[in-house]
Amino acid sequence: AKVERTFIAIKPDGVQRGLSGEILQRFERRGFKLVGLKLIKVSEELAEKHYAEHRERPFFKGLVEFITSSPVVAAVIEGKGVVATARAMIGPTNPLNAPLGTIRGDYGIDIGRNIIHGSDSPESAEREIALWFTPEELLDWQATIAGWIYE
Ligand code: YYY
Ligand code: MG
Repeated sequence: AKVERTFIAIKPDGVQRGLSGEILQRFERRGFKLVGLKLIKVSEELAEKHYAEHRERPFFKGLVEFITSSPVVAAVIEGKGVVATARAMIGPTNPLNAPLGTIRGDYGIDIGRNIIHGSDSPESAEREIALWFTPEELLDWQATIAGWIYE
């Protein structure tokens, strides 16, 4: 089976608070491999496409304003079970409900400042990776430590 990939984005609050390195480190330490990474000022068009499923929700306008307000760290990470595991590491949408040890539970308070996005399914991951990255921006590379992470 093809190795799974997911899309994560450290939102403007996470970047402004200087949490980018620490958050990326959590995924690296878990054993996931970076295959794409960039700092990006999100356009309104990209924000609206990314959050298209929420277009009719009352928080949509504020969400788009927030995500376009300041740079975002966008990344694609790869590994066995990475879509579900990254979501588990990120925690529930509302940081106040997020357990300690999750990213949102360790660093967040308000739902509209929940630090990080992660794709919610393999289908969403595929759509979001194609939306945020060109094929050339995604690198196929061998991590020499793979044998110490996978049996
Ligand atoms: O996937 P996830 O980020 O955990 O939550 P979604 O339900 O997809 O909502 C996307 C995004 O919208 C959420 O991370 C914060 C914001 N939001 C909000 O501001 N207020 C809500 N009541 C629900 C979501
Ligand atoms: Mg979502």
